[in-house]
Amino acid sequence: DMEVSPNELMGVLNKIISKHGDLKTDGFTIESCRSMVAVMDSDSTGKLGFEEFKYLWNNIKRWQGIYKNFDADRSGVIGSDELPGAFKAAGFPLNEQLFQLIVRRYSDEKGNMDFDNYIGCLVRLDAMCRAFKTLDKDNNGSIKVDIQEWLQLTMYS
Ligand SMILES: [Ca+2]
Ligand SMILES: [Ca+2]
Ligand SMILES: [Ca+2]
Repeated sequence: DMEVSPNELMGVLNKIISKHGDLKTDGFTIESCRSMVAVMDSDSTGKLGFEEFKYLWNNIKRWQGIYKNFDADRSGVIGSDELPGAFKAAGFPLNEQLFQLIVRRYSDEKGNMDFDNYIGCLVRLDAMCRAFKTLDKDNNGSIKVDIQEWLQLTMYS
């Protein structure tokens, strides 16, 4: 079939990182791939169709380049001091409070984010920003959601 399941996505991503020794990672887990498929699955088929996969793929390639560029000390991971620059380059200039939250959730105890965590974080960040824009119909920067919409967004992600 032409649709990519979480298992297939995991296979593809782990194959790529095995070819890039300069990207430190403990590998993409099935749980992180299920989460990425869920947030990317705009037509709710449970898998990624061609357009959904292409969008994800182009982003991963771009974000991989940013990861390498902003790993200033060549440690193979994105430290908390390297993170704001990398996310800004990826199109997400967040405030200090949000960066602290992201480090707490996606980085290790030393504040380092490895490659699979970085991709998982950006996929989610990008998807949540797009979801917001879709719900912000009058484009005024704030949205109103009911419990049904809220749960659809948060439970399938
Ligand atoms: Ca990891
Ligand atoms: Ca789909
Ligand atoms: Ca680094």
